[in-house]
Amino acid sequence: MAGIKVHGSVFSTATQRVFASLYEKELEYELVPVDMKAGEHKKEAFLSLNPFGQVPVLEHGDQKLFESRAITQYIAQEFPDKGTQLACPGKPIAPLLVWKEVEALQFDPPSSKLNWELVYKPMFGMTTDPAAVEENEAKLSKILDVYEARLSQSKYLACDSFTLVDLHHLPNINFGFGDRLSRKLFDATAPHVSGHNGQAEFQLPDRLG
Ligand SMILES: N[C@@H](CCC(=O)N[C@@H](CS)C(=O)NCC(=O)O)C(=O)O
Repeated sequence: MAGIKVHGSVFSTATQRVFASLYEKELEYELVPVDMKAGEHKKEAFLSLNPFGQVPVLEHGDQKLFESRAITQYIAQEFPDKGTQLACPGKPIAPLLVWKEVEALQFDPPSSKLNWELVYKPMFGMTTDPAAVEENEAKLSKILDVYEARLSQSKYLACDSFTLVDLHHLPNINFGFGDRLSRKLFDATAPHVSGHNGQAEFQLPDRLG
């Protein structure tokens, strides 16, 4: 046991991003559940771990880290010899840095909004807003065109192996809008993104299996 604690919620896609990296690195960890419904993430004890009052937080030794993508990078660098590499060995780091930003700044916003409308709202007994769904599907569709072009030329986003930046997409795709959108956006228009073109490019949902 590497003495890792994850403070978070299994329903949180940002927490799931950290779970995915620990899974790929074959690391054991303790989940410290944060009761977000009860507002635990806005109380003093949690704010002392993350002053922004958001999950996840990772504790490892003296390190107390927030921001899921920074946490996954920390895990990959701290445990280079465990599990999957999650890097591009012997290759320039630049494409990995670029696609890390693309996921966070382009892919995540419409994906998170779609998850909110299509998954969380029904779960909380709230009504989905069809206009918000349409708007964010259109945004995501344009972004997937760019991914499709990239994945027609590169096996994975950063290089020819599965890295952190591919992993960062898993929760939004796997958890939420999968059923509805995977057929409509991914399978129909972006075969290299969905991995359904007979090769093994970007089979995201399988990773969280
Ligand atoms: N950029 C942050 C976002 C974290 C985040 O938005 N967490 C959500 C759950 S998925 C949260 O804690 N929401 C509660 C809030 O913002 O008050 C990360 O990647 O860790």
